[in-house]
Amino acid sequence: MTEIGSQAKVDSLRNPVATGHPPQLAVIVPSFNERGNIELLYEKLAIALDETAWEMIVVDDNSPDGTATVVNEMSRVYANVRCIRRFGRRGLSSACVEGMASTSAPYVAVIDADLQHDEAILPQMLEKALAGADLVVGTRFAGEGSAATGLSATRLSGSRLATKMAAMIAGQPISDPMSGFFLVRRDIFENVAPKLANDGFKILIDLIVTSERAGKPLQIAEVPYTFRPRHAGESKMNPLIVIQYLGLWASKLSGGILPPSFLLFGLVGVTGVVVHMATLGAVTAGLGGNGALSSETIFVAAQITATMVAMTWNFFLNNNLTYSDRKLRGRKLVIGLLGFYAICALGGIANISVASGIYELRHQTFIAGLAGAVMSSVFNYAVTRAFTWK
Ligand SMILES: Nc1nc2c(ncn2[C@@H]2O[C@H](COP(=O)(O)OP(=O)(O)O)[C@@H](O)[C@H]2O)c(=O)[nH]1
Ligand SMILES: [Mg+2]
Repeated sequence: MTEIGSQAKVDSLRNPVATGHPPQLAVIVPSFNERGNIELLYEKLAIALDETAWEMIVVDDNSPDGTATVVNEMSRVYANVRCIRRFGRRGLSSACVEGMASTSAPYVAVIDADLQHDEAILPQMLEKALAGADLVVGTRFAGEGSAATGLSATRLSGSRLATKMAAMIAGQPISDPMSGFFLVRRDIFENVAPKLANDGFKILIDLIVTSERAGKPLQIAEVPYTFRPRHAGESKMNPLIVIQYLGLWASKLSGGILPPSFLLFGLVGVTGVVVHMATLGAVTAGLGGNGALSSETIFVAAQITATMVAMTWNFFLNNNLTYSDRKLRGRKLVIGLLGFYAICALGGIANISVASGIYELRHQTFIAGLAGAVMSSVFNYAVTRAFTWK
């Protein structure tokens, strides 16, 4: 392990008897490919939390770099470390939820593995919670806090925009609602845990808004810190995570009526329409040279092909993006695809019956067509959510 000064404090934790008392604070560390950071993080936490009975719970999504193996080796040495290893699953929010749900400690904190968060403020955060705050947020955007060193210019402006959007749904002033660094009373978390969205990156804002909606607004305190550059490894932020955040935001803005994954499902549907039209055009052009076929036959053949291609496209895109946290594989993938075709067929019937019903009443092609399309999207979303990606 790296030599970083207070080795004696780290060493004292080698004795399980010394740490035999139940933890007051559980530090949850979601990790994906953080092999180069996790030991140093532990050592820094051990120094910061010298006076506290604490434990570190790493929730690792079976990282290919072997993070879990490193953590398990650490558990053989330090009594207050353990690893929850998840297979076939990915996702920061659900990793945090599962980590927080796995401890008996009355207080839980979430911190990134990459050393971007300043662990030295944890005792201050715990103090504020002990003094009555339900939730204490490490903030980059208030007091002495800063993010300039830890974020690129693009990430910083993106983060500012996301922060403003989050403030719209938070229900109370909070300077860094996008923070991934916070400490919460476990019972507060448990109150809302079943209602938290498991996809996406931003568990904190979800925790705040869900508590608010449950009629239990949280008493929030903040502790400023300086956001550091990532130590080792790479960021897992990607465009999908941005879209997932927009989905969560739209869902919260709609008062929870729109589920977070609906936005993504809808966007996939829009790309499906483009694929459908492109296939229709290509097949029509391809068969056009065949003089033996009537134009009606060509259209029907092209339309059937385009529908099958678009449905297949939608299925795979949803499986990899919208439901990346519950991706179907192997036999389940085949069964899921066949079920998806069947559900879309029913959705098509719903579409046509609603559209023609409205057309009879109003005789407005656009409105009737749109109503039919909305109807079948909602139908397809609800039914595939219940049966395909349950
Ligand atoms: N378990 C788990 N952890 C993740 C996942 N994605 C990111 N993390 C962890 O979440 C923390 C923040 O991720 P990071 O890539 O640093 O995001 P950034 O700081 O916004 O660039 C790090 O500790 C990551 O290892 C995931 O899919 N599963
Ligand atoms: Mg990071």
